[in-house]
Amino acid sequence: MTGAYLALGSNLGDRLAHLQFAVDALAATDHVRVTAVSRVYETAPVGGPPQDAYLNAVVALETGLTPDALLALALRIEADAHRVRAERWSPRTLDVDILLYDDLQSADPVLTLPHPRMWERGFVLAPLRDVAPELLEAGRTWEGVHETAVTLTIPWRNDSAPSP
Ligand code: A4P
Ligand code: MG
Repeated sequence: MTGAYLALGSNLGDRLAHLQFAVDALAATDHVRVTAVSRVYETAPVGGPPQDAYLNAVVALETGLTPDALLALALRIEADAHRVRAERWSPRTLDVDILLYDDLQSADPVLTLPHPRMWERGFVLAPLRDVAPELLEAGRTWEGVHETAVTLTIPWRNDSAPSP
């Protein structure tokens, strides 16, 4: 099993429901164990056309999937949340990005690791610090990034249940 961190973002429709949908879909996938979810942050949009505020969160997981299979899963979850790809950085129901996959480095544009823009983005770093504080300085703050009171839940999954 390999440790990985995924960033979730939504700024269209029921934003919290979209983030929870992603957590549920990840947790329901074989060879994926969701180990932690961050708090949920409301964040000012960065880049792209004028658009509404996002909810962002980060998920930590352990996985037996290869990086390519994890990317395919992320794209499938986005599609299942009715993500429509318009211009770059445009509003979306759900964005699921792979931030880190163990310490793998890849310059492949299909899957760039670590995520190339993660270290400059408060909407990624604030939630990442919740689940992996060792990766970030304590006490750092970012403009346009606000903690919310809403939370995501990790669904309970009984892997050891006998099959019917
Ligand atoms: N791709 C390459 N590397 C990765 C990776 N590590 N994880 C490829 C996921 N995908 C990766 O992605 C385009 C292609 O990137 C994928 O098909 C995959 O093969 P996309 O999701 O269609 O495009 P995008 O998300 O619009 O573009 P991009 O460049 O990934 O956007 P960013 O940099 O993720 O930014 N502001 C706030 N407040 N909150 C946000 O969540 N998100 C964005 C998107 C902009 N502004 C935001 C937020
Ligand atoms: Mg993306």
